[in-house]
Amino acid sequence: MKTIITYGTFDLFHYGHVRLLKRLKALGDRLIVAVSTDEFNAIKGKAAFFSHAQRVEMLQACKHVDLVIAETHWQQKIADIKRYNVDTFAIGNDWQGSFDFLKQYCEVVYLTRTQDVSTTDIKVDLRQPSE
Ligand code: C2G
Repeated sequence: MKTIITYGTFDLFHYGHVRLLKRLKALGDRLIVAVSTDEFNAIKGKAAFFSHAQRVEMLQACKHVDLVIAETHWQQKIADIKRYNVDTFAIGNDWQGSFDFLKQYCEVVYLTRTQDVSTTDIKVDLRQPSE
């Protein structure tokens, strides 16, 4: 069984996230998603609209996802790869090269982000005064 793992905040769950998860699942047999906790988001300089529990609930409902775990700190990836016997770490190419150090533990893949959608853009658009 080929296991894939990815990490992220996944706030305001949108089709860019879904397309990534679909492509990730197609790389193997089991997809694990580590969802950043609210506390870790603060370290990342992010403030999610939905709480960690709400974001976990949405990912657990996604048919492409087999297991959801918490991402609590930057340094957990190696331990996660060993604990879950991960074959491939994969993430969007906005992180291109950032996790190459994991290549000694598993395959590392960067997938092209879906264009024209982002949580940040959604927040900005929703703040615009309606006509
Ligand atoms: N993504 C995508 N296309 C978009 C938006 C996001 O493919 N239009 C991908 C990102 O590249 C990432 C995943 O969806 O792989 C989750 O995006 P974020 O929630 O923004 O993740 P991020 O905050 O970058 O957290 O340790 C790694 C970090 O936790 C990654």
